[in-house]
Amino acid sequence: MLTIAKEEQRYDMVIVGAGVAGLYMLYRAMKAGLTARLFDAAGGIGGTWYWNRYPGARVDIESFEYSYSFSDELQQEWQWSERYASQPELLRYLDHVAQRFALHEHIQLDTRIDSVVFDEARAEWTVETQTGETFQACFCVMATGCLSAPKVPDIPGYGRFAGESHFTSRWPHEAIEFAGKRVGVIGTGSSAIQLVPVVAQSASHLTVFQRTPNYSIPLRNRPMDAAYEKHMKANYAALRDMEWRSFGGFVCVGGEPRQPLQCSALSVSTDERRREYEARWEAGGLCYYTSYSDLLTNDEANATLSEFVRAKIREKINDPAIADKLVPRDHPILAKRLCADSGYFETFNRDNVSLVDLREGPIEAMTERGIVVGGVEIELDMIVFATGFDAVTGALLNIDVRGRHGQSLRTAWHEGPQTYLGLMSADFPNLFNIAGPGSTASLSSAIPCDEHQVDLVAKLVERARRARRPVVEPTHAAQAAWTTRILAIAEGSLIHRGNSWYVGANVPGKPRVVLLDLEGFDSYMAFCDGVLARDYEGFVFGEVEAPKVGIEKLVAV
Ligand code: N01
Repeated sequence: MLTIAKEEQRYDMVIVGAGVAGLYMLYRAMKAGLTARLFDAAGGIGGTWYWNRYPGARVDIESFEYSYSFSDELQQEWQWSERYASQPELLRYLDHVAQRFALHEHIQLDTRIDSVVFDEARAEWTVETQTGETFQACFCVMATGCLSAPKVPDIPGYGRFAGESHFTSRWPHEAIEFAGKRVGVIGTGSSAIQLVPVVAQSASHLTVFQRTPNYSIPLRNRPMDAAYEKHMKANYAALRDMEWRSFGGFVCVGGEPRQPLQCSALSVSTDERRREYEARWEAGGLCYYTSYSDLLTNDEANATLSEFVRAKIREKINDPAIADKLVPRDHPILAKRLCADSGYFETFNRDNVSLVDLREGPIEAMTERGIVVGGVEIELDMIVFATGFDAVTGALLNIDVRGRHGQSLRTAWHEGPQTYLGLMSADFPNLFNIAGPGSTASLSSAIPCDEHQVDLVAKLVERARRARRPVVEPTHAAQAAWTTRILAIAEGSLIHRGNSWYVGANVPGKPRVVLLDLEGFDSYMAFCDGVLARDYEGFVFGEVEAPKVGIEKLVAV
């Protein structure tokens, strides 16, 4: 067996996760002249797009926006075939990026990282793989993804089913046949909403097990139009500029960039509001996020949109009794992640599709033959778990992360995550967490957020390397103030009203705390700019021992 000498296992930076963020981090590290190695447990690059390869999986932000902006050559040369790229096309795109920028040779796949431990004396991290191989690095970037650790279903008898079972979040590489099979899908989140219409086309019978109905907007995907592509590519700089000044990091409404509305839904007449909502319904996709400014903060404003969308959903369903079950009433729109669909509600008009409303009675058990609800066993050939993720913190905390004095990140975050800028934690020097808790990442369009945070890491690393010892970490005061700020912003939001992964409510035992910076991408970027302008306020570098003062004032809401 080949043994690699220790020296060869030492890098300036290790990166965990070969998704969108990890790949860009690797690119930046290479550009900065660092030695770097990127690890991923998967057999290929792509992160979320590698694992979530279920039929129907596609992005729900326009591909012109959901793509890297760091290279104009890249964004000009790549041709999207559809307005919203499918999962296979996104994987092809990411592979093209890795090839184009010669990233593959620095990537080690099929390698799960089990622990990352800080060595105080040497100021470096030791990264250990599941097979016991170790690597050392000064800087450690966790690009483990905010929706990558599948949630283990909390269902009695889970594991007993003798038929085929699959997770949308771990979909097999081989083709899965639904034809002639009785298929059950558990869950009605974004994944299920994309999968269900596809399964219904060929399954002999499809049963959807719904615990919470969801709001969903028609996606209105279509093949790429040459004139549209030309127009978008000619105006890319302006598009990116608008994205970076927007709440969600995306701005297209029906194919045209539009500044988010800056007024209350209640400040306009009923007719004007209705026209606006209708236009956005016709435009499709997630464009209500860039609609009126108070939809997430004001009950009455939110109710105008919730009611509008409920009525639209109802119109699509033939049977009023089924419509009653599918129309969401238990939470305001946007309090859970909005879904975008291609014929989801219409699927329930088919003869081979039934809906089981778990609010009338939960799943009592899984058996060898199927699923028991209300004392009745529903026999199935296949069960698909579209049951979601231990989001935002799950993938990171599955790794044993130990900072100064052997302190465990799991213990430090026992009652909820503590971060500065959603990027670093005190006592975990040189450890960066992309798209982590306390950032806007899981609320906003992923790629712009990832690019921005990675650029920030690159600046912090560059600054740290100029210090006496190449060390950077946030002060406890900065971290406490940022955490307080995040929670204070969340207080005024309706996000608390949805039992979703946004607040950790979907995982039993997880602390219920808002995991995101709800002020939005534009505010987050402006805040970070301020930190940099004030000489990295809130961070300490290797030559500085004492935390800087004044940070509490800086981050006060
Ligand atoms: O997961 P989810 P997801 N018994 O947590 C149900 C992104 N994404 O994979 O709501 C019965 O949203 C659960 O019910 P409830 C996007 O950010 C994007 O669908 O907890 N049901 C819920 O219905 C999204 O938000 C795209 O009551 C159980 C479902 O399972 C995020 O990923 C596509 C259950 C889980 O829904 C997660 O989406 C896909 C149980 N024991 C995903 N446990 C794009 O379009 C859970 N459920 C880009």
